[in-house]
Amino acid sequence: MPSSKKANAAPWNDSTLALLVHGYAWLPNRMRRSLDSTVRTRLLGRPALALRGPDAVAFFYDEKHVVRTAALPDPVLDTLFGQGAVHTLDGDVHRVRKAMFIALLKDCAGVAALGEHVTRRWREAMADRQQDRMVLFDEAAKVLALAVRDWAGVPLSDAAAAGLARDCTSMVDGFATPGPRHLRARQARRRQEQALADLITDVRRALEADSKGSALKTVAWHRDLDGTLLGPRIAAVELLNIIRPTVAIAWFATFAAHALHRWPQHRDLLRADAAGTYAEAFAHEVRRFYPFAPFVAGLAAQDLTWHGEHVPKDALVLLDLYGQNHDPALWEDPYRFDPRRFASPEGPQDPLANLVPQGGGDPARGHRCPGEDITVTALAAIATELARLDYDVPDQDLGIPLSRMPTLPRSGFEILLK
Ligand code: HEM
Ligand code: MYR
Repeated sequence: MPSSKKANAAPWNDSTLALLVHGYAWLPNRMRRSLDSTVRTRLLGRPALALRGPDAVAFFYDEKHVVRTAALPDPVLDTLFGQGAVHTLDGDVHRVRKAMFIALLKDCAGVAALGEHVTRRWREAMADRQQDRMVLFDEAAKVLALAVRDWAGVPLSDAAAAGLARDCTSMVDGFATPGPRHLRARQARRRQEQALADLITDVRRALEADSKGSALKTVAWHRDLDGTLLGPRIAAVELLNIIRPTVAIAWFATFAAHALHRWPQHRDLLRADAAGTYAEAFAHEVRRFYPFAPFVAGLAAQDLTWHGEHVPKDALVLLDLYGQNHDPALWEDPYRFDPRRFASPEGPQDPLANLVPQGGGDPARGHRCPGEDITVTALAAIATELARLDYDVPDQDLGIPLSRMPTLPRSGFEILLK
């Protein structure tokens, strides 16, 4: 038997392979064996610490503790987020770039407008359908791509928007896996970065420096901390960081259909919900309950102490989003799907404070997702439309494999419109 010290140093003790094989199940399985909601391991060749819980959120989102530059591996950047993306910046450079996203994505009128585009495009897609049988995931991705194209002011034909939808879902589908899915994701990113960089160049040629009116113009004329415009490629990366995640709401839309199928009582509650408050609570519960973003990652900015334990500078620090959203210490009966948890968010224990499907902390100051309002609005709109739609769910494989990352009901959720 090797000593435990030796075993810890052994390269096969690195958990990267276990993560690739077990997907969403890897970290919860390790957490279950932990006495202090902390997992110590090695990942991507570095010492790694995975944390969860309110203290962990505060610790992780303090830039004195965790930084992002050099934290994300190239396979993730070359597919999901893009080289040079806001996700990879720290300090004032991050704050100035992030302010652009906050101005665009936290504006109430803008969020409501995107929600209206989604509802309109959804109704058109259902009315103009070529066939009664459809894969809901593919349909939702197309609807979301058309909606965000209109909203962002990106001049693309409907056919090109359908291609954009396919490329965006490929970028998300392939970021965490080797093989053909990963290659498709790389090709999709290269294609869309090139097309959008050309578009940014055209916008700059054709227009006065008018940054108002659309996401496309805002990104084209945004100035970084050093006062310079973004290079066309980086501008394309950031425009894609608005378009791609909006299309990715298709994952949650498909999970919403899954929830309505398994627990059909929510259909009537959504149909009766004129004010939209139940739809919003339903959207939050879909984001909490189903597996999408597993964790977020950064590097220890200096030698740190977490709960009395030494964490060396440059160690990988993970915040366990999926685990926190199912932590029995934070959620009563966490594996019960129950939107009523979010029905009265004002009380002393605001459940939204612990909900981290898109990161935690303050989106303006840290890396928390700036697109949560858009996600909740679009998801609530699609869930409401689904509850009103008359369809059958034919026999199919609705299993959601936790070993696949990102995962989805295996069939993509086929429906048959009546
Ligand atoms: C960041 C998830 C939708 C734009 C993030 C992060 C996660 C996430 C986990 C990283 C947080 C961190 O590093 O601490 C999701 C999920 C979505 C979604 C699951 C559902 C589909 C959106 C939407 C937009 C958006 C709709 C924009 C329209 C961004 C941007 C960042 C980000 C720009 C980078 C923030 C930064 O690094 O400061 N998102 N997101 N996301 N998200 Fe989202
Ligand atoms: C989007 O397209 O931006 C929305 C979907 C985001 C999924 C987020 C996954 C987080 C991945 C972190 C990987 C860290 C690897 C060390």
